[in-house]
Formats: sequence, structure tokens, C-alpha cells
Amino acid sequence: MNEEKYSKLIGKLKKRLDEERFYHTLGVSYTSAALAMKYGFDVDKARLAGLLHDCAKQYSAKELFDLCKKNGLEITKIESEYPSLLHSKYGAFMAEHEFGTCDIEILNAIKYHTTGRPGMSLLEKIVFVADYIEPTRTVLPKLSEIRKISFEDIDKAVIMELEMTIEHLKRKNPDGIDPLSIETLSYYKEVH
Ligand code: DGI
Ligand code: FE
Ligand code: FE
Repeated sequence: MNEEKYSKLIGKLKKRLDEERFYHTLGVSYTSAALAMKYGFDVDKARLAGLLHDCAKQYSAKELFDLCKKNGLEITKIESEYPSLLHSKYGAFMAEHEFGTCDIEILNAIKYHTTGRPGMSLLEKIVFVADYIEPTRTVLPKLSEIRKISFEDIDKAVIMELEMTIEHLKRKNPDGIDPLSIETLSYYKEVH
């Protein structure tokens, strides 16, 4: 991807996303690039995946539900109860059909960026972690610790991020936890 294509995509996203989400998106793009440097992954691919990860975030829960239905995307039980979860799945669909990305690794990194999944690829882990640690995030639990660990042991960062997110959801709404997040946490605790 040359700089012209990267700027074009940035321009497109700036029009769709609110200001806070737009700056978060840039943060995830740069942070994904930095993690790719650290772990020896394709930097350009990482910055593209990071840039597009929340491209469907402007839609409401209802819109996401309807758009997924209309386009034949499978909706799990928890996603039908909490359709905002669908911004990842529909984001992957949009990345392919509206932003012209056909790289399956990038599409999966977008698709699983909220819950993670067992056996994530390096790019999936990069985007998952970058989403939590990017510079415009300020108030997440254990943020500075997870930022440091992300550049030392990415699997450990995945575990900590999931623990923080699941703990938060347990307090707020235990029935709303996506079983895939729980499965991902058990998987990484086992392999780590
Ligand atoms: O889209 P972002 O805000 O950058 O981050 P994200 O894709 O991780 O989404 C975070 C939101 O999703 C946050 O409001 C919490 C929610 N979330 C994350 N995991 C789960 C979840 N919501 C439900 N219901 N269940 C989950 O397991
Ligand atoms: Fe997201
Ligand atoms: Fe995000």
C-alpha cells in the first residue's frame, strides 16, 4: 500500500467516524505497525488492519443487526442479544466490500478484534492488543502495565487484556459476556 492509498483510506474513514473514533483508529494503525516491527510482521499489512478494524463502528446496534442479516452474515446468540458486538464481523465485511481488502489475514484480524479467538494469527493478536493500548486510550485497567508487556510477550498481553475486559463485563453485565472471549482466555492461559 503506498502513501496515497493510505491517505485515501484515512480520508474515507474521517468522513464516516466521529472524531474520537477517528483518532482511536489512527492510534490502532500506528500501534499495530509498531507491534509488527517488534514481532517481525509485515508493517504495512499491520497498519492497514489497524486502520480498518473499527470501520463499521459508526452504525447503531440495530443497523449492524439489519446489515448483517441483509448480507447473510451468521449472527450468534450473544451477538443477537448485544448487536454492537457485530461491528467487528460487519467491519470485516465492509473492509472487503467497501474498502477493497481481500487479504484473509487482515479480514480475520478485523473480524476477531473484539473477542479474540483461540489460536489467533500474529496479526490478529497485534490488532487485538493495539486496540487496547493505543495512545488515545487513557482510562483502561492496567493500561501502562499492559502497554509494556505488549512489547515483551504478546500472548501475556492478550491474556491480561481479556482478563480486564471480562472482569469489567462481569461487574457490569455478566450475561453479556461473549463465550468466545472466555474460550480465548482459557486457550491462552493453557498455551502460555
Ligand atoms: O470498538 P472499540 O471500542 O475500540 O473496542 P472493542 O472492539 O473491544 O469493543 C469494546 C466494546 O465491546 C466495549 O463496549 C465492551 C464491548 N465488549 C467487549 N467484549 C464483549 C463486549 N460486549 C459484550 N456484550 N460482550 C463481550 O464479550
Ligand atoms: Fe472495535
Ligand atoms: Fe477499536
